[in-house]
Amino acid sequence: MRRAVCPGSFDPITNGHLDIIARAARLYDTVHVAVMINKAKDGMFTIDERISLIEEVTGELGNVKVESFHGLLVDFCKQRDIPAIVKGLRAVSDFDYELQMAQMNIGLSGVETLFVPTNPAYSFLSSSLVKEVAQWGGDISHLVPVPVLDALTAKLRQQ
Ligand code: COD
Repeated sequence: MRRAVCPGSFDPITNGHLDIIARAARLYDTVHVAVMINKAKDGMFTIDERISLIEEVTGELGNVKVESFHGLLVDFCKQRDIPAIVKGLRAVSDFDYELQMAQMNIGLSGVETLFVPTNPAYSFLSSSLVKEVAQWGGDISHLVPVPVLDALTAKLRQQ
C-alpha cells in the first residue's frame, strides 16, 4: 500500500490545493490530507468546517482520507506509516521555506518530501488571497470549488 500525505492549513481549500491532492491521488493508493492545527493562528473556518469541505470536494477521487492533527507532521506520518509528503511548489518564493521544512522532516524521521509543480493556472493562488479578494467582493468563483465558494459567501454574510 503506497501512502502519502498532503499537509496544510486549508483555510479554506482552494483549486490549487485540490489540483495537488488530485495529482497525488493518481500516484498513491491512499492520500492522507492532514489539516494541521496551529493554535497560534485563528482561521476563518473551524477545523471541522475545513475537514468537511475537503471531504466534500475530494470525495469523488475515492482514495483520499481527511484528518486533523496537532503536532509535528513527521509524527502524523510515523503514526500512520506514511513515507512521503507531497507538496505543491508555486514559485521561487515558496522554495526556500519548503526546502527548509523538507530537510528538517527528513532529518527528524526519514520522511521524504516530493514537490509537484503548481498548475500555472493556480500559481498565484493562496487561501489568504482568496479570503482577501472575497472580503472586498471580488470574483473568486474560478479559484475555489463551488462548496467552498458557498461556504465563504455564507461566512462573509455572517460577519
Ligand atoms: N498551487 C500548488 N500548491 C499549493 C497552492 C497552489 N496554488 N496553494 C497551496 N499549495 C500547497 C503547498 O504545498 C502548501 O505547502 C500546501 O498546499 C498547504 O498550503 P496552506 O497554505 O494550506 O498551508 P500552510 O502553508 O499554512 O501549511 C504549512 C504546514 C501546516 C504544512 C506546516 O507548517 C507544517 O507542516 N506544520 C506542522 C508542524 C510541523 O511539523 N512543523 C515543523 C515543520 S519542519
